[in-house]
Amino acid sequence: MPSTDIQLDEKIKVTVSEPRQWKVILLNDDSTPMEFVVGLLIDIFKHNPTTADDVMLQVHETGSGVAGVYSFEIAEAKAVESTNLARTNGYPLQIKMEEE
Ligand code: TYC
Repeated sequence: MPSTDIQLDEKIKVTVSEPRQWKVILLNDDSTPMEFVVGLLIDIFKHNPTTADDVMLQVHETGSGVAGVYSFEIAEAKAVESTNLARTNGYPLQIKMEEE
């Protein structure tokens, strides 16, 4: 059985980058109740009551705050779910997404 030696002289360049991430940002308004925002941060963004309170107050006092950071699809789904819940309850809560 003849044997063949093959010489491989290849350079393989692998570039690994971090997965892209998006912030879901809550915006302040005058009429969405504080308790509703805290509940939404707990139910949809999985905050505990303390961090939910902190984020809600940050939004209330500065105008905006980050509810969470996710891949695009997850961030979009949470933003849509939050907006739908707010509209269903008659609140004008505004949400935006920003790449990190
Ligand atoms: N500013 C609202 C109020 O005083 C509370 C609020 C907090 C509204 C966060 C929106 O994303 C928001 N009832």
